[in-house]
Amino acid sequence: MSKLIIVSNRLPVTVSRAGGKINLRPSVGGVATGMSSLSEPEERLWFGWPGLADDRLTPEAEQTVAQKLHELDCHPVFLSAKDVRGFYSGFSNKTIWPLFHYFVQHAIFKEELWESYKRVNGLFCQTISPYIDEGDTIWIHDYQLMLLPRLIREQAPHAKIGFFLHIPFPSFELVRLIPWREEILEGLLGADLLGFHEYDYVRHFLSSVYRITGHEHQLSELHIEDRLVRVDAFPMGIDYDKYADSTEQPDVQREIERIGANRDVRLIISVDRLDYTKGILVRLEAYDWFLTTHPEYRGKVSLVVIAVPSRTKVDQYNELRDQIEQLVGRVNGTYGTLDWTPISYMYRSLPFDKLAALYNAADAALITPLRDGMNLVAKEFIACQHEKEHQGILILSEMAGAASELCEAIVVNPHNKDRLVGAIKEALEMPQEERRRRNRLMQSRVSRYTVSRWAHDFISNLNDIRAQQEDLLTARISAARQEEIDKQYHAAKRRLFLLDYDGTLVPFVRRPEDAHPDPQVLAILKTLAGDPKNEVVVISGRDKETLGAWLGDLPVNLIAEHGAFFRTRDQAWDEPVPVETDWKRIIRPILELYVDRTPGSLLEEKDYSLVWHCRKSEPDLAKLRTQELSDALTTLTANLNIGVFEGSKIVEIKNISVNKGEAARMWLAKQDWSFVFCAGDDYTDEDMFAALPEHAVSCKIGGGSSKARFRLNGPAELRRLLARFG
Ligand code: ADQ
Repeated sequence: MSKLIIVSNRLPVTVSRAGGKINLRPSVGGVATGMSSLSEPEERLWFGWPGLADDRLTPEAEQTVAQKLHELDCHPVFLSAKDVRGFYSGFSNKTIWPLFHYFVQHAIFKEELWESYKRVNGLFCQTISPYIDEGDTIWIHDYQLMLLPRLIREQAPHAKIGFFLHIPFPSFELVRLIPWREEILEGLLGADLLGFHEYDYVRHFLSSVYRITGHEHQLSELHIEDRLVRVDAFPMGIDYDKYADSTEQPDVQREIERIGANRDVRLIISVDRLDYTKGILVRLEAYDWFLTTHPEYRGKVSLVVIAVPSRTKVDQYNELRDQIEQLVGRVNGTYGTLDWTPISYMYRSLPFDKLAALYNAADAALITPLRDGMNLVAKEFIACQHEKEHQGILILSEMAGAASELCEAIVVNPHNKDRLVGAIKEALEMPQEERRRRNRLMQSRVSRYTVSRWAHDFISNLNDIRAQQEDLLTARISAARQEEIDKQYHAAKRRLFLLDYDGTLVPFVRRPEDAHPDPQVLAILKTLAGDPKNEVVVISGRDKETLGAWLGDLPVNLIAEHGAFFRTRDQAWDEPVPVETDWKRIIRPILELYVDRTPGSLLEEKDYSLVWHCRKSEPDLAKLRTQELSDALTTLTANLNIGVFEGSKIVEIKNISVNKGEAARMWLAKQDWSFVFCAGDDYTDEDMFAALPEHAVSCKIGGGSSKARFRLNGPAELRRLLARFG
């Protein structure tokens, strides 16, 4: 029976040692709740670090820990104190965490930290590998394990692997700063499905992948080696009912009284891990400024700040804690009175019932991270307002992933102190009816996309992409089919080869003029065409001069400009039916304008077509201009006998009666071919595939839908196949 293998830096159990005794305490975080809501597969294993460095444990203690964890289906990955420093406190929290949250000034790039990160990812892989069986689902979590998908893929090439990043994925401008950026992206691309909280992060990831590794996506799917990789947004939710039902908590009032605010004081709450990304300091400064500029609120409002201790081994976190404590002391010293504390500050984690009590009692929540992957506190707060008489209102930073779902909150730029002050006032003065209206809309969203929905959605997408991959694999030429094709080839008396050139016989290059044939492809074509039973036709969109210069010395037939010109072996070029080209006069100036407006693009003029190339342009600009140009030309050419075609980094305008399908038909009609082989990579080749007889061996090079029977990875694979025939 297949199982679900969950991998995260930390296990959902905290192991501690006190007085020689080992204690295990389950920690029910969001991810654990999501996982437990999945009904299938039933068998689960969770791998992660138990939270104790292994050099602090004797081998016997280590065994006891492992045994106790196994009973909970948890498997420890033990780390040495050195690895905790290098991998966890180091590369994860001093390089990736700050950089991915746009705190470039805090990010350090040290070779020894990277080495430790690589070593620990390797250790995770070694620990997990023996447990992987065919059909298992492996779900890896977060930024500490970005190399793991690729490492597992190397050990178990057919494993089903999903990866979810819980923090933002930043723009290319930041990713490019990492000296090991390529390894990290390649590491992630070992997964079948990559999930992020928000579409912006998906966009950033795909753009970095394109710019750094060259892999292009189609509708957020990448074709990597012989696999499909899907990248998508799965905004993580919460256990809505758990928070919504907490309204009835009896100790709400007791909790408020305990923190020192009397019944008449309005409460604003602030709940986070103590982290510089959460914006706690700026938030406190804004509250200080609010009390200065709005004296009428003094004595009438209290800010309750709950900060969970976090990463206390990283200096910045300790410095931040000191700064927060000083500021709280200063504000309370300046404004506090005997019966009023402006800020109640707690540096600890609150258990669920106390936290929910606070969410329930608050008039407003001030959640203003400077960057946050999602921020679940905001969603928990909204759920707690469910059907309450007096509802609290959310002030939320636009820099939190949650802001795109919680857009009815008072959304603020967390760096804008005046705006924060205005938002606090707006929240305190907002009528109940308006609060209810806004909360209702947010509640309906948060209650629909819960953490359980999130987990189901992710797993069903993972299964879906794997099913698509299976379809792709069945389209590949198996050894048995290869034998069949070989037999068919050798038995045939007359054989026809219809071969596209760019992207099929030779790989794409940045400058089209550099794609001239290399000695290997020339030798393959020469041998193939040298067999008197074979007729080889290179059928391309290129102009006749280039094709003639590059392939004219070979005993092959050439078709240029998608069928506008023919050349039979070493004879002269023939133009079957001269095609009308008057339209060029109208279209050329438009294309020239696009060349001027798009740095790196160029115009190619062939006898029967005009081609705008943008392979060397900035990718996003190229995409935008391609869209604009296609739209403009489609309208303009509606009454002309020409078509506008978008290909790989090109827009081509040509007469629609000339296409590779017609050219292929002409060759097919010449005689009774007992073996037909056809290969191509782009939309123009689909016309050829459609024209082929049923027995033809047709091969699509690369990804995307196709009418071809088989699929090959790239020119190298096609060359291997053609070389067999020689
Ligand atoms: P975090 O940075 O930890 O998580 P967040 O999502 O806000 O951020 O909080 C996670 C959990 O911690 C919440 O369930 C919350 O209740 C709890 N928590 C926070 N402060 C607490 C306190 N004082 N006492 C008790 N519990 C407290 C990372 C990313 C986020 C992303 C999550 C999930 O940084 O952006 O939302 O993962 O993917």
